[in-house]
Amino acid sequence: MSKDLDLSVYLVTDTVQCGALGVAETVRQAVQAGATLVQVRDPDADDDAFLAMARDVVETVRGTGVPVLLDDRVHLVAAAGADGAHVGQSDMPVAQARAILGPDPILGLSVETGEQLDWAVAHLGRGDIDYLGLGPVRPTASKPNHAPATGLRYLSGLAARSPWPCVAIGGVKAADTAAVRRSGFAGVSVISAICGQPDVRAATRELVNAWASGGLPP
Ligand code: TZP
Repeated sequence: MSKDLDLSVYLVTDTVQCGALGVAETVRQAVQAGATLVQVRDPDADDDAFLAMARDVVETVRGTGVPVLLDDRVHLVAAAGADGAHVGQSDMPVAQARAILGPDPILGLSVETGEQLDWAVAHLGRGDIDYLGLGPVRPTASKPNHAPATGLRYLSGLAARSPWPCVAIGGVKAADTAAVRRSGFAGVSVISAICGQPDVRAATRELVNAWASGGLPP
């Protein structure tokens, strides 16, 4: 089932990088500037703090049509009023996450290698997940202990074989956006290109504009 997702400028939040501006205000400004999807992510927060932050974000984007996903915490999606979740390879298995969520909420999966993609293609139904996050493109300080970075060329090969739309994640900057789009991705997924930027709206707009003109010669 297609959920008509716009994955083009996909913001993942980071509580530390959002700094004094805060997560909800960062999201508000980014969504105003054209971010199309938001994932609330904070592996260090306890469930109570995470839920409060997620509710805040959901409230902030209400009425914009921009979906809010929770990183990993599938069990909090309903309580937060969120639109779905994103799971990694070492998080809850997709089948279990989909069983908890039901058919309608959005569910994304991180894939880092061709083997992981092969497994997903062989074992998951088309509607079990809605998109893949492929990465890391580059090493990034935003996720300590991330899988080895494999670069855009390798990851675009995975995107070409994926039955699901794919976003590129990991060290992606506005200057990469056109190349990411030309490589067959449905979007860029970023933390530090938006969170903690001196002007969150301007940083987001740069990504939005780069995506809009991406794929075409300047
Ligand atoms: N998953 C793979 S890399 C990454 C996540 C959550 C961090 C992306 O952050 P940044 O700052 O855009 O490199």
